[in-house]
Amino acid sequence: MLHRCRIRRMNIAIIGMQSSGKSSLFSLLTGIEPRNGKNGCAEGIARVPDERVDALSGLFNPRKTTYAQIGLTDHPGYSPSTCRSIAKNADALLFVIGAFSIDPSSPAPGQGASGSRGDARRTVVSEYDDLLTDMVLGDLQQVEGTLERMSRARGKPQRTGDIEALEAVRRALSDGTPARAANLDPEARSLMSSFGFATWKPAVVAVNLSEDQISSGEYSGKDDLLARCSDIGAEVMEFSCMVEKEVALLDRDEQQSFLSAYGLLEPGINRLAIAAYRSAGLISFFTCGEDEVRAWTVRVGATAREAAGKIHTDIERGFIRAEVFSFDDIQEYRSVRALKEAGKFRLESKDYVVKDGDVCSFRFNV
Ligand SMILES: Nc1nc2c(ncn2[C@@H]2O[C@H](COP(=O)(O)OP(=O)(O)O)[C@@H](O)[C@H]2O)c(=O)[nH]1
Ligand SMILES: [Mg+2]
Repeated sequence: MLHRCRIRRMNIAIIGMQSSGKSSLFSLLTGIEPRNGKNGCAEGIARVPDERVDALSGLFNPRKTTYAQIGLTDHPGYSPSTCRSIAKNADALLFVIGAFSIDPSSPAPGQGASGSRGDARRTVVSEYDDLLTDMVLGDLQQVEGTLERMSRARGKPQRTGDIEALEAVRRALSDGTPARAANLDPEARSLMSSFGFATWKPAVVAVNLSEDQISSGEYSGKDDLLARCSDIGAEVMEFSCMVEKEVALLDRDEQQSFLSAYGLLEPGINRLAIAAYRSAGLISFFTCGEDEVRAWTVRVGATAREAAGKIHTDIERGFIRAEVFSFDDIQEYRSVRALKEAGKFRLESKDYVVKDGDVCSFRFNV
């Protein structure tokens, strides 16, 4: 008998200026309207599209097909408390930049309608920098508080590694760069990852374009934004809420021709979900059977035993071995039997590091 257990879902925070398109994007990704819950945030679940799941489902013909999921939180505003909540709860950040409402030829809104803080020269880069600066300041406050507590606790044994790493983080933040950009060795990095700095989290910058901008692939400030994000290691994705809203209303065949009119291959929503998932350091492994073909989420570097624990803590506890083959091999050989004959079916022990696209089943004993 297996006991129930709950595994925390990976959570991605959507942040941005007012009217940049956060709630529209939230609805597109989750299929629900944002309903304000705790701290005025809306929470929902998005499916991570994965062609491999579709292909496995075609091969195994299961009764049920389940995609990987990510939790999304739509943060309506931005304040120091938002920053703390993001730091605590999010695994990755999705910055939404409202490029669609930035018109370089006319003075920027200021009249309040766009809520862009009335900056007379609002650009995509300034919009991103304003968001980042707030977060950097929030983290700076935290790191300074922590260092102060540590110095007050002088005399008690301290881990000097902690202090040095925190000082390096403070320097990075004082320079206006994310904590993640601090120059740290691997040991210090792993120490710092448990402090939960908001700017430690991986980030994807989603640029919300107008229909004209997405057609031409051009918008004001593009090169500057790409350079800025490349400097601090944030991935940039361009999409258009307007186009995506129209796409969502079409059936699959119509979607293709509609998208190609904009020079696009697939819905931007798919690319965004995948980018957020990947940037959070997540990979998928699959389980396949008559009942269900399912994608499961683990962090890069997870072992077979940890992966088993995603399915059930009892399987993790009673782990004996994993039977593993790769998605590419089953694509090639088309059946488990053919794949076994070709010697592509492996038995792995608990310390095996699971790879993206592995198909696993676990032998266990409780
Ligand atoms: N023209 C245009 N309007 C958009 C786009 N994305 C969002 N909007 C509009 O901007 C307003 C604010 O969008 P919303 O998603 O609520 O922004 P939020 O404040 O960031 O949550 C709504 O009226 C949207 O319809 C877009 O790509 N193009
Ligand atoms: Mg909103």
